[in-house]
Amino acid sequence: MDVSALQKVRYAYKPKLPACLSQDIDTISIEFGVPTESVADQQDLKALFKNSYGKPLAMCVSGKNDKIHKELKVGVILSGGQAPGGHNVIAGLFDGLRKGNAASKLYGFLGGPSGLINNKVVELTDEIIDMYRNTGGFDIIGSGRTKIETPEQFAASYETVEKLGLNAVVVVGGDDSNTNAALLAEYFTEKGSSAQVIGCPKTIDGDLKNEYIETSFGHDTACKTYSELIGNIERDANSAKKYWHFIKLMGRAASHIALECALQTQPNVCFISEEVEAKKISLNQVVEQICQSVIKRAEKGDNFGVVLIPEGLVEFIPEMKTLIGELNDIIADNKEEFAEKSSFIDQLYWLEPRLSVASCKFLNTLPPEIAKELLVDRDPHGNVQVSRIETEKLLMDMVERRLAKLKKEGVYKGKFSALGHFFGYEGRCAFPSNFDADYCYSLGFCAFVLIAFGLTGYLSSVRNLVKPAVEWIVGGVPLTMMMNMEQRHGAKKPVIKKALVKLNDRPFLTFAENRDNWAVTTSFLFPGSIQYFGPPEVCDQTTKTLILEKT
Ligand code: FBP
Repeated sequence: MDVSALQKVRYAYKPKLPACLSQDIDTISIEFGVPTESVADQQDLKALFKNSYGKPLAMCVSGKNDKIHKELKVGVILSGGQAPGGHNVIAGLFDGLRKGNAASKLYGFLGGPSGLINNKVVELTDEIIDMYRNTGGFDIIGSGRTKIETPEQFAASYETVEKLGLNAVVVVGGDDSNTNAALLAEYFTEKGSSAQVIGCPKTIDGDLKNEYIETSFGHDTACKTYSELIGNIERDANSAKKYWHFIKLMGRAASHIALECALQTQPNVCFISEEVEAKKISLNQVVEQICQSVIKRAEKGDNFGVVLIPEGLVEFIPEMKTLIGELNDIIADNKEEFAEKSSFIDQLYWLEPRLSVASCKFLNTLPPEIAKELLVDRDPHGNVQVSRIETEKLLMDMVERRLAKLKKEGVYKGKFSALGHFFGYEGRCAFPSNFDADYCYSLGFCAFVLIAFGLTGYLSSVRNLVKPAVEWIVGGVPLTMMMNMEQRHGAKKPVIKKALVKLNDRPFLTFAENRDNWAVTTSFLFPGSIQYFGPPEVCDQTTKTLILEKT
């Protein structure tokens, strides 16, 4: 297989490990804390997770153990959207297993959770693993978004595990996939099986986090990749001085990516969906905010700029949120009937009497392309596919129309020419930064330790991440501890609570302190590309968000 020069060199990179994982394997032990509670809805969750609710926190420490050398068979699933570092989770898990016992085996389920349901599996050997060390992507075994939901799917997953004689399954995924991991752990125990389930926190969106999960893997690399691109565009804008660039950034719900990229690149405008929701900022007010920056900059002769838009924004604008909520419930309750409506017009006629008057009116004010995008299929977890809604185009169009009106009124005298971009898939499979390469390898290795100690229903946790890797703290967090009950597909379901941007934390406050200045001046920052070789302050830094949160 042909590989690039960088890939060849990255194969040789040795991920930095926390002290507790790099010590002699015989002296790794686990210490348990006190029983835990879920973040909300304790009674409901206790009833649903009879066997796995309330387990204690687990921490890797030095001590004697007699469990680490057991011969194990483990299966791994990559679930949901790609995130840089997934291959290193698998490499860390594989190396841990082999260190424990050379006869242990790792199987990769192909194409995400459906691989477990349908017993589509490959044994991961040294040769395979070595071809993917420190590389981006999930192509080693592929990923998928199938949700293990029906009794038949749970039974089929169980059957696969029994057939393969697996001791454990590792689910590498975001909040939805790890919710599935919690349900599987409970199901296996309920069935009397000793098969364990361990999760690993993945998602570029950065919204699977809490006190024990400081960040999800892949977020660091994705933000650095987008920030490089945004910085390049800013420099182009500042050179040509003729375009306003509207850049939509991935992040299905939370705006962690947009916030981190804003801190890295200092654009003229950036929206944080959580603030839009908290302050009930309407679509017209969003447009007005952009227009004010355009007008003020035009007064100084600067007819160019950069606007960052989190892809989840549409779901946080109050009138959109209500509309999307109604659409989700109506479509979920009438799946078959809705699927029969083959044209957009038919869908609209059918929806009109079912929507509230306000939502119906709002839907009709949207450009038809955007309205159409709101009606496309939900993902298997019931989410609107916001990556397919062209919010940047909607805003460009509305700003242009508003400025034309203001020009007629003599309020605006500049020139406005806008270009739209969407940065999402560009960042999900980049070569992991050193941080993600190290973090992911540790997460995988830690998953092995949790399995060796017989734990199930835990998420692998590595924290203290702003410190050098040697000082990282490693352990397991009970999955039920992160859960609450939420409305999904028209019914209340147990889910891991998404971590949204906190408006009173330092990352947002730092952005808020500076944004009025950035809106008018040209304060762009050009972070450049991820560096893999060189001084630690250039190569090993984590996100600005994490540094602001933890120091
Ligand atoms: P995960 O939460 O599964 O990690 O995926 C996140 C994400 O990258 C979002 O940012 C984006 O909206 C979505 O995936 C796109 O999904 P798809 O890959 O199915 O188009």
